[in-house]
Amino acid sequence: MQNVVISGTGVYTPPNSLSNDELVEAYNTHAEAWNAEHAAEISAGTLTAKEMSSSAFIEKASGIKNRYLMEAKGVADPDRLYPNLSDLAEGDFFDTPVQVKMALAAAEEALSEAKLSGSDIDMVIISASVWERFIPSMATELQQILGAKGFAFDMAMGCSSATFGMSTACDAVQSGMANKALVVTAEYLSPLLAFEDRDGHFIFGDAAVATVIEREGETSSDCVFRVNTRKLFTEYSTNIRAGFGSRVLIERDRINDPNQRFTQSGRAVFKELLPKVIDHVQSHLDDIGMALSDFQRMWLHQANINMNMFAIKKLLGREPKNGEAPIILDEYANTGGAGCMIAFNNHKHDLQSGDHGIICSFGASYSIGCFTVERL
Ligand code: CO8
Repeated sequence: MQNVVISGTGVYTPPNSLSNDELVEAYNTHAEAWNAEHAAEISAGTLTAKEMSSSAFIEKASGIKNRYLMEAKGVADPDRLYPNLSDLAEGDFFDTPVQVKMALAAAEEALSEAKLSGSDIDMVIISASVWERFIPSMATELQQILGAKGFAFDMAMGCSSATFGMSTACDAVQSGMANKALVVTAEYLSPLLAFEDRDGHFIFGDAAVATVIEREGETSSDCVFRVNTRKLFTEYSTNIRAGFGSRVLIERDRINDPNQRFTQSGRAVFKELLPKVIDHVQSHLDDIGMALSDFQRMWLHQANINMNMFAIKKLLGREPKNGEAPIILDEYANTGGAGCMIAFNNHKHDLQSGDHGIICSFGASYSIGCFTVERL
């Protein structure tokens, strides 16, 4: 079968960073005001007081120090605690969505690295966790803006959106259905987050990452990684949820129900998913007759530093060496499906020809997407 390669990647980082201290200050001011407003119900036992958040907890429990948001002023405002979309979007509903603008910025970087223009692309996928709009498809709008040919479509697979999208693109390029594919994971998560929920207000950030997939030998890029093998896994779980969708429009009284936004049982995810990730990576390596010691780098999903360290140590049987499994979640927080590919984009250039790496996403649904790649 024809070999396929990653010939370009690009990241769009939103312009507004928000530190843990800024986020916690906004949440705690909100929580104190909420507790004062509901003091009677709290002392009567009909309501539970909101507990305070802390930067020290967030950093220890998750490794997150900062996040980038498309709009941060509204989130940092204790009287609001959600983004001000009006600062970002133009008036008409059919003006280009924020998510497409994020996707475009990442795509331009990836195309530039691949030394391609939009019209060279004949397959565009936007693969993401959440959507600003369902119809017309975001990917067809990006296709039009780029002047790309062929076809485009949206797909969704939570934390594995990038790897599942890239795998779909690899199949299309390998089969000849497409020649040059662009996969963008534009994670505009902040509008769907419950920033008034202490257990989850710190977890996510916004960002986009784009990847160009071509056939080996047909590229002009100076930084090419062959996709050697791929292995995907899913198993239904409700431990990570974001219920918002058309059903909420029918059951209108549930529109402000926090369960329609992102909620998770973080501990359960930690305990249930990690053994599956370790088994999945190990069985992938067994399938292809390689050992982890054959790989110079692992670009893992970026949800929680303790989770990543546990997985790496278990797989390696030792502490990771500096640079073996780069972390970007300290700066970006959890960027859903984009995390592992942001890590790849930011930490791929120092690898030498012949070096091997593993890209592995894991999270919502549950889903796991594992690629082995080799720098050419
Ligand atoms: N400040 C202070 N204390 C806190 C806070 C806070 N902000 N939050 C919780 N606490 C308290 C808890 O109440 C608890 O108190 P007590 O012991 O008295 O009950 C204590 O701290 C410990 O709480 P936990 O046991 O929950 O803390 P953990 O050590 O487990 O850390 C984490 C919590 C960070 C959530 C951790 O469990 C985690 O990260 N788990 C992994 C989760 C994961 O991987 N999820 C996948 C994410 S989903 C994804 O990546 C993409 C989905 C895209 C969808 C996006 C939709 C918008």
